[in-house]
Amino acid sequence: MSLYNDARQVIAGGVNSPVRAFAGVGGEPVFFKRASGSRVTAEDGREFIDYVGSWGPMILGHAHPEVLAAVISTARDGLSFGAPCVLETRIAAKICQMLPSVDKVRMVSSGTEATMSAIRLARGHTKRDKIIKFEGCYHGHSDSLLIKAGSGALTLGVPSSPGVPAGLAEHTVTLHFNDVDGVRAAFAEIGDQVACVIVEPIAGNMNMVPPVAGFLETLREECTRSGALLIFDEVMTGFRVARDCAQGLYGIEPDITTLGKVIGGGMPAAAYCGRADVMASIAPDGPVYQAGTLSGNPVAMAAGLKTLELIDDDDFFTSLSAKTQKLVDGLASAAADAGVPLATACRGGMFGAVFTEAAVVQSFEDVAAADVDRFRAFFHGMLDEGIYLAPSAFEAGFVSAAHSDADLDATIAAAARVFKTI
Ligand code: KE4
Repeated sequence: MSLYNDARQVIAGGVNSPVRAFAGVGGEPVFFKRASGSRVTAEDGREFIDYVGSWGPMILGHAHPEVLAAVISTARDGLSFGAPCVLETRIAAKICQMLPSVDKVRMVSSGTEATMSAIRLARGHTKRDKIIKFEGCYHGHSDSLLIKAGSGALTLGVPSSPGVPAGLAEHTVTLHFNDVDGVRAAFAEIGDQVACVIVEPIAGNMNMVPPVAGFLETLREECTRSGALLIFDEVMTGFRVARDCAQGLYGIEPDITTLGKVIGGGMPAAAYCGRADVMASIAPDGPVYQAGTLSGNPVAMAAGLKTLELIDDDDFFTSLSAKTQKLVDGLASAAADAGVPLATACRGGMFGAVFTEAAVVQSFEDVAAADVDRFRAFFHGMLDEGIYLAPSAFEAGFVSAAHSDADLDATIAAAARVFKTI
């Protein structure tokens, strides 16, 4: 029996999150037992250079000694109190210091909780029901947001999940990412009914699709004009693409920001945060209810706070961006040499690579038209070369501070060999 078959006996689908199941690439998932720096080690001893990084949290690299030390020393004083602790105040203050748009923070335990709560907050604060999201964007698996979603939902071909009541789904309006005219038309028609727009400012769940000039600006303008709240879902881009997130990179201030991944440093922590007047609507100050047994868990706060402290530096992001740019330039050059059509993109420590003739990828339609079979062959070729990429054509990749030039050179050389075989 394989480890995967063992898992399937007792875990639904053999995994605790669908995208891990390799359904998007075929074959059985690799089971890991250890990770350090840029490397992950499988149960059978194989070692890989890792570009998933737990889907974004491991920006410093796996098992960073200072993050581990913070976790271990905090855990020695107890794992969870269910009562306030100073670490919660400290990480909230750190997020407020790093993000000018944020006055108040509420910690939760997952990105799904963060976006679900942000939507409820927007609806409660504006007393409106409709929300606008974009096809191919993924904001976790809460009912209102599993409509034409990206990531695992897209990978499995179920972007709009069964189990979401039509009476709820009808309040979710889905537009096309980067479609400025479509946004303007929607607001002209229903602007006074819209509680919020939620958007990944850089889409990272339909591979990686950066915003076109004017797209985020139009969302900001239309939300301000109509009284809708602008939610930047920065669970993936937050403290990943820049020291002050995508909102700093593009100079747009959202009303609410959702965060996750990096702010937990690998532990279960996420947050929704934003303007003081909006956050005042959340219980116990306001009437909009949200709660969580392990929200602000001290051990998770210790991991996240230490991570933020270590990356809160312009040189950190200058170096990380250079590593990612080197990787992406190397992949693009190797693909061109092999005559393989590949569109690449990167911002900070996040990158995308789409097998398509299109020079740039600007929409969900561009991604949907890509050559998924060629991606599958590339994924497995790179896996055989000791390179672990996201097991889906609809995911972004992540570089950490621990990825060395030797790692990047080895990855590019491996890709050059694999491109010649697919
Ligand atoms: P979680 O509930 O998985 O912590 O966060 C949901 C979420 C919200 N918003 C954005 C922009 C996200 O990317 C995510 C989760 N990202 C996926 C990877 N694309 C998590 C991996 C998985 O589903 O296993």
